[in-house]
Amino acid sequence: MDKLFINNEWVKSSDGKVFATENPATGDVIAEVQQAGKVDIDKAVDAAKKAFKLGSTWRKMDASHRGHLINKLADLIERDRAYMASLETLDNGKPYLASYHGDLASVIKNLRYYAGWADKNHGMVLPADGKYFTYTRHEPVGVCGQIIPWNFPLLMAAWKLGPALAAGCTLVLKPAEQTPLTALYLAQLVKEAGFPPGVVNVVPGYGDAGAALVDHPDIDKVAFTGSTEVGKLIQRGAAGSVKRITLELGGKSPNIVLADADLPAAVETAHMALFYNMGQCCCAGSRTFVQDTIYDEFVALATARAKRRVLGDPFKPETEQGPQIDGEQQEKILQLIKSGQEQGARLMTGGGRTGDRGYYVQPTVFADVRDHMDIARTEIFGPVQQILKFSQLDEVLERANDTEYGLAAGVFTKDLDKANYLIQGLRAGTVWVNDYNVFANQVPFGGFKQSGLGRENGPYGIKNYTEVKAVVVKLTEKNS
Ligand code: TXE
Repeated sequence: MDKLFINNEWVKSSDGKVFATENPATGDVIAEVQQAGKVDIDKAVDAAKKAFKLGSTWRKMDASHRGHLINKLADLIERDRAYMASLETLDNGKPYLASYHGDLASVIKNLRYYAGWADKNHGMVLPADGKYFTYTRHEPVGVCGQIIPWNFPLLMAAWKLGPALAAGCTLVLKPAEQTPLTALYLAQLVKEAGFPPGVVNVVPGYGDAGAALVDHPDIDKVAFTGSTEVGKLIQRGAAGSVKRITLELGGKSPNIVLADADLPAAVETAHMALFYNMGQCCCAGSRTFVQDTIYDEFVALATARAKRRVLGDPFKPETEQGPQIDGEQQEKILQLIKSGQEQGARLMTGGGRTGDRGYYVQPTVFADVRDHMDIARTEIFGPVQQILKFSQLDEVLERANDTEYGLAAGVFTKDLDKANYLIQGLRAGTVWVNDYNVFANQVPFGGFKQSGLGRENGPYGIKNYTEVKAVVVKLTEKNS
């Protein structure tokens, strides 16, 4: 399980390279994992290409049986749920209870959702002009390269695998270098579930391995979740052979609290909107806009809540916040906190690292944040809440949209007209009203603007893995 998974076999990297993966709660090395380079990517893509060949076991398989295999995979994950949740916490640092009840629950449900789609992704018969029998076939897009990040390692793997397999694609998945372990465990279950060799290949490695996938001429589609910076590189790389791409990138999502909102609920939800998963969520509600008449009270309550946040060993049940993923992210967050102080935001609590080992950052709240400050513009990806003040609805809408991102937004109000006005005006892929971070496998997720391209989950998600073929067959007779 520390090797590359290619063609249902565990193999070493061609050049013998390995890399270490750490426990971010301690900084200790958990394991050394084989590191995929270009040659290994070529081998994995070759295996996926062979598995996709016309006449292969996978191509000839009934769609319902593909669904059965995906369900079997979900069953095996359910069987090993506690182990996989532990492995996720060990490698990523997220609290075990969140791994078990959040990530693992969503992984299982997501796979089951797309298992159901396998024999329902059908085309149409079209009443075309002329003597023709015309229909569409929904065919798999082909060999997919899937590159995922470290914030929800297993869940991002499931979001990529489920729709691809349901559509009948084959794939090469590259987990993030910080968190390869659960994807490798998943690979073991793929084999146990009975997927034919080459359908799923898992190749841990760094950005160069991801780039080799993007550049590979035999990859038909790239799915990526990660930084906007790398997303742009992928879009450029994929353009070389007009590969299909879906990108799920960064965010700086506004969370707007109106004066008539249920205040305690808004404070608690805005807290979770930002601090969940140590702030390492692409949709984190990282600009909390609060109406002026309740601003001071909101800031006081939000600060008190952040001060109560329990940091510690992610395996302890009372822990709400574990470490950040690595030293690099910890440093980025601390630098941004420093910039907030230098640029005149009011630090209400937190502001530094904590603990004598591991990559912990104190829950931090800034008040009096102005739109131009770096902490109001840059994706911090850490436990740092920015609270901004507004007075008018038009004003907050314009400021909320004044960002290169457009992933998500929140609105807290009891006034339906105001809610509808904001829902229509916000340039974001998701708008939550009186709640935040609500995910369902049936519901699409993705970004406007530089937050991405395309949507994952729901019926929209499987379209990314489907090519539509129009078939026009000449008839000798035509009757209605
Ligand atoms: O992301 P990268 P990093 C944001 C967040 C974070 C910042 C940097 O703000 O602080 O990005 O994180 C692979 N071609 N998000 O550096 O580099 C890489 O190996 C192909 C938001 O970790 O984008 C990993 O598998 N692939 C986000 C994946 O891309 C490349 C989640 C993500 O890493 C590559 C994570 C290349 N040239 C970070 N370079 C979200 N949207 O949820 C790297 N990779």
